Amino acid sequence: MDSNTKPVAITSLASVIVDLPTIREHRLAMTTMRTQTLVILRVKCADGIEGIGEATTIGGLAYGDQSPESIKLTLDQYVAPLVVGMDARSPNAVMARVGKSVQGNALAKSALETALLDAQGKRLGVPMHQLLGGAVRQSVSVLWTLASGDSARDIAEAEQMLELRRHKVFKLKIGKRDPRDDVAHVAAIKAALGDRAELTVDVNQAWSEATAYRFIPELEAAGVMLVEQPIARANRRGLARLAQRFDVPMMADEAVHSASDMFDYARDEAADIVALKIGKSGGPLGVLRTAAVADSAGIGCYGGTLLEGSIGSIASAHAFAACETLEWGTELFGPLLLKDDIVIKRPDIVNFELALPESPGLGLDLDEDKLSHYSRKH
Ligand code: MUC
Ligand code: MG
Repeated sequence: MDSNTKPVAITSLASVIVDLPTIREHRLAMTTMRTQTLVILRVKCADGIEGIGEATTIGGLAYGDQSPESIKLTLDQYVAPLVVGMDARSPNAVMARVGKSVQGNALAKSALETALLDAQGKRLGVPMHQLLGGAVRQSVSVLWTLASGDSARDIAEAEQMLELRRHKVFKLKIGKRDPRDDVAHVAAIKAALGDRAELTVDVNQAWSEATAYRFIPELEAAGVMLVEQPIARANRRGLARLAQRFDVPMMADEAVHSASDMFDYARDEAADIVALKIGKSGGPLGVLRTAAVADSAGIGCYGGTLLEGSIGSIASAHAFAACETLEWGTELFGPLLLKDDIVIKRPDIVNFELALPESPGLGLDLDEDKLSHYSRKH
């Protein structure tokens, strides 16, 4: 047996919580971020290879039901004992065992699946996307979120991004203020940028269905490209009604996590587009399963983010590059929202596109000094 046919035991899992400051306040309907917290997972294997993964959410427990602290506890206390000793070369078998004994906790699972794919890519000398069936595209477009809450400041920020040729699609986070102020903010930004940029809005579930009926026509009139998760994730029939009533496409985000959520949404014709996220779907392989259901139902795919740092964002880029269709682009800008990074070199965005790393695994190396500097010590 050569080295690729012998089992390679997983020898240890180690997770750390990393707090990184953001470059500016990032205002969403449910929280205002000044730092972002990442959980970084290191998986060591008997052949000396280490894989890295990341689990990241937004605003502690403000966005979802897993906090950084609970993700770390899940990995340390429940996942590690299940997987140490298993063959690292089969992420599917490892994830199946974890799936049987750990319910939910998709973010922790995503970190593990990412780390196993990173390790296996390094082992075989191939980039992660090759383990996912190969890239359909060599780069992905990257949207930028304008979330200072101030129209003039957001316009200046968008102008700067256009000038740098970094982003030409912008997402506005709305839903925190009076909807009248929000739609005025959106219209002012669209009027200033005109046809030089596309605009999307993310309400992050903040509106009632009645408020959505009242204000979506104004968003349409302002010329937004799509409306993301305007109403509560539990109101699937409500999103279906909005999708039927308005021409502007409705994108499901918080409402669709797994392939089975996607199936339910497709059956009920409840969305035009889905925001795919590796964290929601339990990893890069999981997100491809969700994408396959969306594709089968003719629902458009969009590469979303939970504002991950470089490890989570590049893992997402490998997966999104392998999606059969990705009509609505991606928003993998998380690392650019952070003042510093814990990897040595992250890929640049050139001409509005992020090129896929071609080196083995994720194609990223940890910066040990920065990792230790920003790691939570207690
Ligand atoms: C979300 O709900 O889409 C994506 C961009 C951003 O600013 O927040 C995230 C979360
Ligand atoms: Mg969203």
